[in-house]
Amino acid sequence: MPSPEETNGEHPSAAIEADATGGADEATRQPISTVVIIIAMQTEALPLVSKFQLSEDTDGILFPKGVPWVRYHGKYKDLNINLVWPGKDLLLGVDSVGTVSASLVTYASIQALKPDLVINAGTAGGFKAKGASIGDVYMASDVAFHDRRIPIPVFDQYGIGARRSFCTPNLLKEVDLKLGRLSTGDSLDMSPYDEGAILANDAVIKDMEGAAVAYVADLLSVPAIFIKAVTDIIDGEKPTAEEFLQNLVAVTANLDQAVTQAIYFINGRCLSDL
Ligand code: FMC
Repeated sequence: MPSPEETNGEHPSAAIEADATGGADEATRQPISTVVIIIAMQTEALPLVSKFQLSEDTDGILFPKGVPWVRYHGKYKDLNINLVWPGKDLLLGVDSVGTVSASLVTYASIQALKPDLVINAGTAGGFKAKGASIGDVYMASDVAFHDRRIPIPVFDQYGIGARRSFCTPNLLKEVDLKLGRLSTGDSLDMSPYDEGAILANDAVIKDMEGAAVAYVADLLSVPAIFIKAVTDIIDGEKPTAEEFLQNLVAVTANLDQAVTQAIYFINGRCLSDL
């Protein structure tokens, strides 16, 4: 894998494509026209919907008939903003969190909307031993899975599915985000096996969607970034679920502020300016 210097900060696959065609490199110098923001929970999504006065699709043509996925869209100056939320589970009525729904909506949104950039925004647990506190907002430098154990050579690496996120040093500075590695799994809690894998991933934060969004975005050669606000301290005293629910609304305000500032910064800029 080339180093960030060799790829000029782009994800390696984007750099490979640019070398082969010359076209992708040119695209990084055009102003970004369309972003897709993938958000798992309604509580996280709605403040941004009202902030940017986004309207909900009602024609039902973007996604397959019957799915609960919701797309909101609108403009901030020259930037087309799409916010996609996988909606409420059709059987149970709760937010469709986790990697399966995140992968599906990321795939469908990229296919339908051809964004220049994907932003996965949401909440996460944080490790205080690595410097995380409740309310901190992180930009993930790298993402990987911690619950896909396949102890066979090379399949083990496939299971971990490590991806580097699109490198945005200027955005990071402008929005004043912390930078750290993100580990993704399909559980809110953490088994002892997960804990070992999260440590091996050298993660500061833990969520349930990031690495899945990264996999799909990489597959379709779309740069992706990850903005995550810390709702709970994983290596703290309080039970995760309790702490998560207690802090969700307050921490979401920090998340939405960070995403708003990111949108302001992205408008009018090229990928290579980020
Ligand atoms: N572990 C895993 N996920 C989360 C977390 C934690 N300690 N805190 N917050 C989250 C995020 C997940 O990405 C889900 O979208 C949601 O919040 C919890 O169901």
